Amino acid sequence: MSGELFVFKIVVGGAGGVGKTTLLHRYMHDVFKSDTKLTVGVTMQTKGITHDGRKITLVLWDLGGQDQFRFLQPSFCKGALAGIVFFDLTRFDTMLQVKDWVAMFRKHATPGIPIILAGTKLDDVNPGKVEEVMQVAKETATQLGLTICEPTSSKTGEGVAEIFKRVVDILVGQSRGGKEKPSPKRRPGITS
Ligand SMILES: Nc1nc2c(ncn2[C@@H]2O[C@H](COP(=O)(O)OP(=O)(O)OP(=O)(O)O)[C@@H](O)[C@H]2O)c(=O)[nH]1
Ligand SMILES: [Mg+2]
Repeated sequence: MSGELFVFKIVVGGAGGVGKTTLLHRYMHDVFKSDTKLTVGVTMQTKGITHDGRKITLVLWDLGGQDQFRFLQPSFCKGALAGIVFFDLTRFDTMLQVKDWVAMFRKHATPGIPIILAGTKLDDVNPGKVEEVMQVAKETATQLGLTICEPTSSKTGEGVAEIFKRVVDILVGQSRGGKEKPSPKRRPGITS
């Protein structure tokens, strides 16, 4: 058991309305909040977790994705150790915005920052469409050097905790000095 305290700042982006705030609420409180309002500017919250006996504080910055808040976003990226970009499985146009979010994170956060890509609203998409959309997402991830995660639903909770497990896994791996690439099979337990 290490006595060291890790603090990981993580920025969460993606087009307006993809479900960032709802997903963070599901992760923090394990409930689906159906009446989320659009995020005005940015919000921040913290969550303490234990990972392999290490105490870790996640500092999660939820960036409002509406165009009118775009000018604010770069200022909140400074010092972030990882980014998560969401797209909405039901709205293909949100995938087209992924590239801009990644560019912004790479420019204004820590250089070489690991970035996770994941789809939202799995409960709301035609099951027949998922594979097709995920194929495009995988190509986008390969082109941009992102780590892709399984689709999520804040309504059912599916895939939500896995996103953060994956981010923490990568960051802990880096803090150990390892250059290891994250492996989908490495899923150390996390308790909150
Ligand atoms: N069915 C379904 N609806 C969802 C899900 N996640 C979010 N929503 C709905 O999508 C809408 C937008 O969700 P938000 O969490 O506010 O989206 P956001 O990405 O934070 O939006 P901005 O703050 O404007 O950037 C809300 O009406 C949510 O209830 C989901 O997993 N399933
Ligand atoms: Mg929001």
